[in-house]
Amino acid sequence: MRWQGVIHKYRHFLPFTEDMRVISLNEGDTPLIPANRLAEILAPNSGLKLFLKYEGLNPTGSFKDRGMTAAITQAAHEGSKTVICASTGNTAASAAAYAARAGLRCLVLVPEGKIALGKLAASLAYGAEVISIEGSFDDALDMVREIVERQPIALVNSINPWRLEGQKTGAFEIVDQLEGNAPDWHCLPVGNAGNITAYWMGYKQYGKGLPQILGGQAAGSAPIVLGKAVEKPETIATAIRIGNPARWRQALEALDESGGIITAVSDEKILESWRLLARIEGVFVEPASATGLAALKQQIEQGEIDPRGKTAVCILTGHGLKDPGTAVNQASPPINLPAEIGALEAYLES
Ligand code: AN7
Repeated sequence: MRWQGVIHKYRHFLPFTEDMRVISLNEGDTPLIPANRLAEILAPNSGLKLFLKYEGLNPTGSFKDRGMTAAITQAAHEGSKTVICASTGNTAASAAAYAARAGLRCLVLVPEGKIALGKLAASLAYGAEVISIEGSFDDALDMVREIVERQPIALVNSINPWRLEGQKTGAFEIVDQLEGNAPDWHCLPVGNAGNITAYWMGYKQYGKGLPQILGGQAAGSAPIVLGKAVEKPETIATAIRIGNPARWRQALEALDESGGIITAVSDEKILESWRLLARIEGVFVEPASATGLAALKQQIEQGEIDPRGKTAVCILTGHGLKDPGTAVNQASPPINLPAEIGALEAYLES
């Protein structure tokens, strides 16, 4: 069988040696889906070419698997027996899966009551020790940073440079899928700012053109937009409910170097784009994942971006099934009918 997964696929661009045991779930190779109907809604008759990078199709349902294969491969190589992370949920599920595969103990610290059901379910199923912290993601991140100073445990948050090494393969893949060209705009949600940092690294390293980076933060959790940490971040997009991003400085560098911007979008606008993705293109994501599209739509509407003839890629970071609660709450309930054909016909004609 041909080896798969992002480490094997892009080994020449990664600092892994041939002799290392690679911990992989065949992550990566996610589809780049053309979104022509959505492009017409965002910018009618403009020739905008819009693509959706569906990272929710990774093995644990989020983009985190690209970086996690690298972080866990390295941790196992160094002889770590235990890994730890703070997480709004997706990092937790990914760490739990790759740790299970490597035979490592895995602890995940999550903010109490603010982790979507699919992420909790997966983390528990993979056998991680899930620790619910009476505080925010930022509090949990402070705790894990400190515990690894005291205990022989590997930290697998995106502070870990190996996470970025694996994550940057997303940029290689997009360029390959666009037949050797970077897009004009690269749009994505920004939380702890690991993904934006890694993509920018990847585009620079690949050397086949550079996009402008367009990040979106939820308005209630927008420290980079505001230029100061947010004490009590809030948003329906719990994945990006982060008030003090670890990769803040690198995110600013990516914006500066690419001529890009991070903009704040309201929860209503995030949900609007989330709905458009599902109903116009048939692509179901978790709310946070629609933030890149929401940022693009807002910038076009405000006249900040001229979409004519441009190519834009939106990174859809997590699958819709990660957050079934929000999906059900945002929709009307199912229609109840008796098991009679007449009732169905009457409903159809109503
Ligand atoms: C679906 O899992 O931080 O800016 O602990 O789950 O690289 O943090 C998740 C982040 C976007 C933001 N979309 O990416 C975690 C966590 C989804 C996410 C982000 C996250 P970064």
